[in-house]
Amino acid sequence: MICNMTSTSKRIGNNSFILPKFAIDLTNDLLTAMNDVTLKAPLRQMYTPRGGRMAAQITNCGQVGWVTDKSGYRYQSTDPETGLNWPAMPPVIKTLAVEAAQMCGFVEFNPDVCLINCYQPGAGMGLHQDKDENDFTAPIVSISLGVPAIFLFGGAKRQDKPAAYLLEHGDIVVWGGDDRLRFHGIQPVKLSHHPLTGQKRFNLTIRQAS
Ligand code: MD3
Ligand code: FE
Repeated sequence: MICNMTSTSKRIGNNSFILPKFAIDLTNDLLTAMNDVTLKAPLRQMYTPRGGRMAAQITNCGQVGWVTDKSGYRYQSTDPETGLNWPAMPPVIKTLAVEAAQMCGFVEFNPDVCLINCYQPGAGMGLHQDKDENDFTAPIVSISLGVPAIFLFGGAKRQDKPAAYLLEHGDIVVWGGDDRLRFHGIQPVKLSHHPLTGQKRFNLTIRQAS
């Protein structure tokens, strides 16, 4: 067991859990692994199909990566910036995500992608669903690093009023089952400082795309 077992999980849905500080003993290793990935596949802002730009900077590691451009949203095996395959998912990320999923009852999680989101002060992510994956029975695991942010957890319909949860450095969230397609987003990140990341918030989202 490589995780912080003192954390008590908070149930935020039928099949969704916040594991506060679950990754706290690994945050240095996670940031090092993430930095290695960004040397090969730099963080960048991507265009949305409607021509806007995402507020967060993103990159990926794993067998595939999530991309968006004028043609739409999809997973692909190569980085559009470099034409190279995405860097492999570092074992520390994969192992921790599988362990967190297991803690929440998801015993068959075979993640093949980690999306890395970087939020500068003022950047957020509007309410959306994650629907670009092939198998919605697989859970999603997220690891928060750096400055805190408010996570908005909506319902099955965009109109459903979201609940708000503070996600802090080292927190893990696991979503699955009937919560998998719920709308969610991140409020614009407030200006603050974290000793390991400066003004930034990073989120690692580990998924099974194919
Ligand atoms: C909730 N990222 O990259 S955690 C995303 O913190 C994304 O960067 C946010 O939403 C972030 O798509 C939120 C990830 C997350 C992913 C899938 C979910 C939360 C989810 C599916 C259902 C409910
Ligand atoms: Fe999402």
